[in-house]
Amino acid sequence: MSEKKVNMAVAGATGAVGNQMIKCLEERKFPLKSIKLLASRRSVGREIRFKGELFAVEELTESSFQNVDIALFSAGGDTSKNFAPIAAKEGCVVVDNSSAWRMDPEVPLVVPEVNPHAIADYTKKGIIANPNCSTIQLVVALNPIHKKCGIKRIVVSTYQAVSGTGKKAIDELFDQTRSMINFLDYEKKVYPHRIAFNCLPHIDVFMENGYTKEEMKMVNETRKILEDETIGVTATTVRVPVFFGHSESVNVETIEHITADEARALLEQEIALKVIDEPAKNLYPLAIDAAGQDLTYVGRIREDESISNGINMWIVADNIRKGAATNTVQIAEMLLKNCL
Ligand code: NAP
Ligand code: 3JN
Repeated sequence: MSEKKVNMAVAGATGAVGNQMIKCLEERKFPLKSIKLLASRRSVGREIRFKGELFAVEELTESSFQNVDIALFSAGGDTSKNFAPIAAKEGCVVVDNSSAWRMDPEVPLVVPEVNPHAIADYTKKGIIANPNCSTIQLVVALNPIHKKCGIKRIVVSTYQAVSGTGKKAIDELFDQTRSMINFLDYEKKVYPHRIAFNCLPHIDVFMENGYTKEEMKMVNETRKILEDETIGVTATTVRVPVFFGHSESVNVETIEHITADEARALLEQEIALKVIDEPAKNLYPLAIDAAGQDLTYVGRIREDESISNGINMWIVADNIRKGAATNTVQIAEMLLKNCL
């Protein structure tokens, strides 16, 4: 039987996430008949290398999706809102990285290791949503515990890399750091405060309830993916001067008791996870080790001694890979294998 191959489009191909999607398609040998690299008018004239060949970047327009089977979107929420339905009308299935469609009840929100069955609902709108990066690594690590013991409440604080804000923020951290160590004035273009040698408890915009939109994404998306609206989730999201890799301090209250040793053994069985938890040897997950990898790393697993059923842990993953590009490509692989 011949292998199924698809005509693919990548919208946002010149961005931090789009760039990694292209790498990921290449690395994972995604079976392609053709690939179209789309971005804004500003990028027309640029070329991007894919499998050793240079491809011209095309402007994303209403006619970009004719004869395209799958489109991976990472060009911002407004672009997804406008163009995903146009693509879907052409019969193209959209895997969207923005928050535009995540909470739409007719759009599945998928992490392949956690809720692969949800993908079947893609037929309702022709759109599948990729969750927020901070949510993805959280649910990959917590799903085994939820299945075994039931999770009652999650308290999470994040330490998020600047690459989550895109290519301009990567440049801002680099430029500010260079200015600071040379005793020069620095510029602020992306964040409201200096990010070099600083932490900002502010990701995305503030909402009326005092939380940021990033924090509320974590709350709502976690419940949707774990398919349990009864789980209490509260989040504080913080931007830190790290280029790649989000870290999370997580406190979980379970319904049934689980010891730290049992939790560690349970997580060690998961192929998408790597447990690094040898504090006596100073071994625990680090953003610098997770960068460039597709696994989710878990460590510092210990019992919360302040309650009867609680576990604390430290979860790290590459926000641009598992948090965005890799998860999107994994969804496209599942779609191709099981649905198209
Ligand atoms: P980025 O580095 O700033 O890149 C933005 C990309 O979108 C560029 O390719 C840009 O093209 C393109 N674009 C912007 N406006 C466009 C328009 N009107 N028409 C066509 N293309 C347009 O940002 P990024 O970090 O890659 O993030 C892109 C999006 O991915 C975010 O806005 C977000 O929705 C999503 N994202 C999701 C996660 C997640 O947690 N899953 C993480 C990060 C980002 P030009 O180069 O031509 O301007
Ligand atoms: O800041 C981070 O670390 C993750 C950022 C994700 C992001 C950035 C801009 C727009 C998103 C997202 O995926 O939630 C969006 C969006 O709302 O689409």
